[in-house]
Amino acid sequence: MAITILRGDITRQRVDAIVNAANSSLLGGGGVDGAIHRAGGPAILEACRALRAGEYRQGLPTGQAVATTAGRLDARWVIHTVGPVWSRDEDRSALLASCYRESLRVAAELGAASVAFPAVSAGVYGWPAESAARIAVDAVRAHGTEVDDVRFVLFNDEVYAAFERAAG
Ligand code: AR6
Repeated sequence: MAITILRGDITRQRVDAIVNAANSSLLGGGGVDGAIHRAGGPAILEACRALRAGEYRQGLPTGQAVATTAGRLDARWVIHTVGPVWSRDEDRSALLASCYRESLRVAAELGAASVAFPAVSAGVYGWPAESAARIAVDAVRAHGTEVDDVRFVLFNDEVYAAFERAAG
């Protein structure tokens, strides 16, 4: 498995699966969630609504992951995960690591060879970049996976630099 750190817009990545930093409603929001729904179009929201009507009536719990179509994106799947809120969730580090592990587990189940991650929880959910990056890189390395190509695609300089340090 190769880990790559990139700066840019995750919706432009040509990978099998793009991970979304969603909220438990699965019904969209701002940040990378908003960008993915905008770029992928209404098919993603439709698939999320179906999940909420079925297996995830109470919403997707923090630390878990679930896949939908990627709609118009180049990717085949969007894997939605819910990060912990820095100022709120107990056991937050374990939950953040779980987001990465569970996303990789879902990706491997689907047969995805390449996966792009954003910095889950490092925006609206308030995680300091350094800590978010270290947990992300360590969780992916420790988990190991059948996914060959794991990319972290970071949207701003501070978070990008933190991931470079964590991976270096
Ligand atoms: N590509 C890559 N990274 C991005 C992009 C993009 N197009 N846009 C933003 N980021 P956030 P969270 C970065 O807030 O902290 C939503 O409303 C951003 O700069 O998207 O997990 C959800 O619906 C930051 O570094 O996710 C939830 O309610 C990182 O993605 C809530 O926000 C994560 O920031 C989740 O908060």
